[in-house]
Amino acid sequence: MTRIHDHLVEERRDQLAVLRIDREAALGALSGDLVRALGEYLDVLRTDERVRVFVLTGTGKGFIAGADISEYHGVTAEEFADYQQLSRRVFGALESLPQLTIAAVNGYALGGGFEIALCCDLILAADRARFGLPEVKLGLLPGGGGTQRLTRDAGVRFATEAVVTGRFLGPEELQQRGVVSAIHPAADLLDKAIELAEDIAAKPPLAVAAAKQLIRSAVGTPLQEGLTAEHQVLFDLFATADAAEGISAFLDKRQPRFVGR
Ligand code: DAK
Repeated sequence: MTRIHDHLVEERRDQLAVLRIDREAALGALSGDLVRALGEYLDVLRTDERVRVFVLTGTGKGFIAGADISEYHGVTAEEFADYQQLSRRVFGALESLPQLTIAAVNGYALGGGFEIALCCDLILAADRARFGLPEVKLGLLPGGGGTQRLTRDAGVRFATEAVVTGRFLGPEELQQRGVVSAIHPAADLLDKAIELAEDIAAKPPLAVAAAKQLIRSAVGTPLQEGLTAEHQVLFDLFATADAAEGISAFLDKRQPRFVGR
């Protein structure tokens, strides 16, 4: 376990990095300083070839209860805009990580906290987790991608209702919408997330990374263009040592050993 910031703790396991937001007293609220530290961490992580899967989680009953509202009070329009720009860059850095990413949402994921989860490839939720985009209650709107990513992930009407009411969303209704992959008792959530991460990390890394890129770019790509890209990637994978190993292992009835080539 390594403390990399007052409010960030990292645990490394074989091919996994687990980052925990450790700011329980404020339910994981994102101060500017914390967003900056998260950005610096992600910039290093993206080139770390030892890590194949990244898990992000929180502490206690807070995953991330949004931006630190105390920092919004009394700031100038320029300072507010600086925070938004910083957050946009950092959220984008998370979304574009080459590694597969899993949000293990242990509790409140509100505002920027929900938006950060939406930047991850998979979302697992504790049964007690509560999601929401409550910015409208502050006289604002989501600024970290909530109106854009939730709409793409869950549909126009669901996103409209979530944004204009700001109500809390339970994990079950988000699972019905395909946003949450699985729900676990809070005490088991991290173990389940690590189990899933280990399963993915044991898969051929080039195939996993290529799948992530293809699926991420599917929205917004014309179908024929996407199908051509899928074929090109598949042909490239067919030429890899890992594909030869996967096919041989199946025929030999043994576990494959993938090397990432
Ligand atoms: N900021 C600062 N402190 C917070 C906080 C927050 N967002 N949320 C909770 N806390 C603090 C509370 O002030 C309290 O502190 P003490 O009073 O103990 O010192 C402590 O955490 C525990 O909270 P509560 O006492 O309120 O606990 P409850 O269980 O009664 O209620 C709650 C939990 C989550 C329902 C409630 O705390 C709550 O409604 N919190 C505010 C949630 C919220 O409105 N969040 C959205 C903020 S707006 C962008 C990226 C991101 C954003 C914008 C742009 N770009 C990329 C451009 C994000 C915007 C937002 O997130």
